Amino acid sequence: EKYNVAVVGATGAVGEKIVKLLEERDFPIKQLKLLSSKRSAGTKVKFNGEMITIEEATDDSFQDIDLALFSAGGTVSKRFAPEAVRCGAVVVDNTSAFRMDEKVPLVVPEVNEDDLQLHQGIIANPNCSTIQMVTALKPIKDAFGLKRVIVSTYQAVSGAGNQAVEELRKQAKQFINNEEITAEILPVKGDKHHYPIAFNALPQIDLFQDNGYTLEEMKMINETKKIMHAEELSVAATCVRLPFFTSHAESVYIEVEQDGITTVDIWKVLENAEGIILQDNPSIQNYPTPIAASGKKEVFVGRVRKDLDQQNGIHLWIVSDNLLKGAAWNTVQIAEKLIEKGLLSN
Ligand code: 11C
Repeated sequence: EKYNVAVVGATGAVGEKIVKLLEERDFPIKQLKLLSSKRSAGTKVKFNGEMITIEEATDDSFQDIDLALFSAGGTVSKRFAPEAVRCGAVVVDNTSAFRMDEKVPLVVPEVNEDDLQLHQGIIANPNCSTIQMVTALKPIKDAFGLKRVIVSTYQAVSGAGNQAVEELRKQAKQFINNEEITAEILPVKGDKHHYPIAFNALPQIDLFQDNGYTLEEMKMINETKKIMHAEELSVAATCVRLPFFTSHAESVYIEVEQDGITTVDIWKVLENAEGIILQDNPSIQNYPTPIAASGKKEVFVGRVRKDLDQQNGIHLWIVSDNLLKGAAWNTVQIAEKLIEKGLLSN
């Protein structure tokens, strides 16, 4: 069986990767429609040897579409995803527009693929920094229980989109040429102040909330509880942007429920977990890094250590490509699962 598929936001950092993955995975496509805002309409994209012209998304775009993959920002999703569902499509949405909606499953296949059964037209793809963390924590929670998570992130500029990537390139050149560094995008496009990202670290990802946390931090907290079905789990996050292009890294401290867990116990669980690659051998300096993880679909885990004071405390270092497992790959994985489970009709 083959499906009519639409990709909304096909020229964005994530949309481009979705189109590439659909080709690479030989996804069963009858017809691929590429949609965007008016600004990018008319651009041509190569898919399976054919040039496809990107069209402007309108209410009529979703007639005959079976599966619509959205990654053009929350406003576009809110505007067009319900329309796509009305036309009979199943939507997988990469934005935060519907993630915390009770009627919308928020899915990482390795963690909660069964939630797909509950969908009512829209399925949400979680935030990139959340996805890689829950993928690594799920098998540990299943094996030993999980009480508390404290995460500090080291996030790549591509998480903030192609304009942020260009800004880092521009500032790096300005620095090397001894020119004044100009900042217009980061930490958040549209916020009051902008600071250089090149050779810097910015402890702000997305807008500040009334409680002093940023929206990115609150996404990690709320989405983790929803995906893991663990309202009682304590989660705290500090999210930081650093000057590299791809893959987010995270230093994660956890407290498990079971007593006496060793590093080897955690290794065994992670070695056998779906979607995880354990890279943890200090004697040969083996640990994950953003450059090595980029372009890969898996979540990489290393630096597993027991806390020296807290009985049930464990430290982990988790790295994954934010545009792949953090976004495009998780989306395509969800689409493949929908087919596998008979949840997509044409
Ligand atoms: C970042 N995590 O790195 C963000 C990007 O809610 O899907 C993803 C935003 C989202 O800036």
